[in-house]
Amino acid sequence: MLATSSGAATPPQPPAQSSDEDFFSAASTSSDSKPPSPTPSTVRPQIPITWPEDGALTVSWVTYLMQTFDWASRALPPSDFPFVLPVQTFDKLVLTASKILHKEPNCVRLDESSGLDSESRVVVVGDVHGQLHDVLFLLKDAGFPGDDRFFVFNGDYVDRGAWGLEVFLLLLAWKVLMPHRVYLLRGNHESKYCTSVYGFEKEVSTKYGDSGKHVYRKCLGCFEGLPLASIIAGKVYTAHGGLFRGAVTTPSKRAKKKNRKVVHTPEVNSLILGSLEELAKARRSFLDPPWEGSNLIPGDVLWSDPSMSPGLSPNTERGIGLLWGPDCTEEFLKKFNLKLIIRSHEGPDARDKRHDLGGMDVGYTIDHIVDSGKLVTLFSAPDYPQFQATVERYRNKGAYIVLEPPQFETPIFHSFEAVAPRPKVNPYYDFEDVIDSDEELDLASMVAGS
Ligand SMILES: [Mn+2]
Repeated sequence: MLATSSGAATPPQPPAQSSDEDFFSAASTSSDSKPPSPTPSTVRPQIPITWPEDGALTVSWVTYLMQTFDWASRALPPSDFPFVLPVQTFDKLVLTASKILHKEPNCVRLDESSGLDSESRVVVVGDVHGQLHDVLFLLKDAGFPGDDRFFVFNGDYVDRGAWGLEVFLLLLAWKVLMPHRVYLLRGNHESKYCTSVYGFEKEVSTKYGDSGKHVYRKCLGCFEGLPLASIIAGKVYTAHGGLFRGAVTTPSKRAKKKNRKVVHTPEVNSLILGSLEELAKARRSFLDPPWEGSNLIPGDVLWSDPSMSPGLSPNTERGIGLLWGPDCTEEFLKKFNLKLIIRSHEGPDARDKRHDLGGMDVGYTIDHIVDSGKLVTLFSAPDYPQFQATVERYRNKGAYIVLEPPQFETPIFHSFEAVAPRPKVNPYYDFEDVIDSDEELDLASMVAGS
C-alpha cells in the first residue's frame, strides 16, 4: 500500500512494474465469458490525470483514464483519489459532458441520421452500480465504442458498488469522446435521494474530502441532464424502469358546463399508457423525480416494473412508478411499431421477491412475449450487490445485449461472470441496515432532501 493519509502532501508513486499487457487490447467474442484474473497493480500510469491542453479527448486518453482508475482502485486508498484525478480535471470532464447531455432529447434516437448503418452493432447495458472492474471487462468483451459500435447504457451507474465515481466518469469520458456513439440514460439511482442512501454521496466525500461537496453537487447537476430513454433503429425502446403513464385529459370548462354529471373514476382505473409524444415533452431536470403533481412520466420511466398481471397499477412496493402487464407491453409495441423493450432496474435481490418473474442468474430475463414482440429485463452487474448482509451471495452473472443489422430487433445475449477477486474496500453505506432492494421509498425524506 502506498500513501495512506488523506492529507498527504506528496502524491503517491505508482509501482515500477511491467506494463499491463492486454487487459485493454482486442476484445474476445465469446457469448458466455469468464473474465481473466486481474493483474493487480501492473499498470504504471502517469498521475495525476490532466485535461488535454487543446480540450480534445482521444481514444488513448480515455483508455489511459480507464487503466489509471483500474490501477488506483487496487493500489491506492480511496482518499488518494484527488492525486489520480484532480478536481480541475473532474470539473472539465463533467462540464464538457453536461453540456452535451443537457442538449439531448428525453428520448434519444439511434438511426440512419445518427450514423446507424448495415455495418453497425448496438450494445445495450443494464445496471452497473459502481462495479468498475466488471464495467471494464464488459467494455473489453463487447468491444469498445467506435464508428461501428454504438452503446446505450440504461442507467444506475452509481450506488452500492464502491467505484460509482470512477464508473460514471469513465462513461462520461466515452460520451465526450463519441457523443453520437455512446448514450447514457438516467437510472433511478442518478438522483439525490438514492445517492444519499445507497453510498454514492459518501463515496464522493471519502474520495474528495474537502472538495467532496463540490464534486457531489456537480455530479447531481450532470444527472439532471441525462436523457430518459432511447429508440434504436425505430424498433427497440430502452429505459431504466420502462413504460409510463399518459395524461388523462381533463374536460374543458365548456364540456363541464354541458355535462354537469360528475363521474367518479377510481384513480387506479384512470391510469392510461403514455405516448412517445408525451415522453418527449416531460421535464427531466430535477434532483429527484416527482411522484405527485403533473410531471409523473420521468418517475415512471425510471422506477416502473413489469408485472404478469394485466393493466397499469401504482407500484406500491417501490412507492413510485407503475407496474404494467403484458397487455400494456403489447399496446406500447403495437402503437409505436416497435419489436422490443429493453429495461433494467431489477437485480437478483429484487427478483428474489417477485415469484411470478424469472430470476436474474444469467443477467437477463424475458418477461413478456406478446404478439408484437418481447419485453426483456437486462442487468449488467455480476455478483451483485458488492456488499451483502447475508453470507449467501446471489452469484448472478451480468449480461449485455448486442443488436445487429439490418433489423436491430433481435437481442443477442452475452452473459459474463464477475471479475474476481474484487479489491478490498470499505462500503460507503450501511448495507445491513438499508433495505435490500429499492422498494419502499421514504417519500418524506425525499421531500426534505429535494
Ligand atoms: Mn434501478
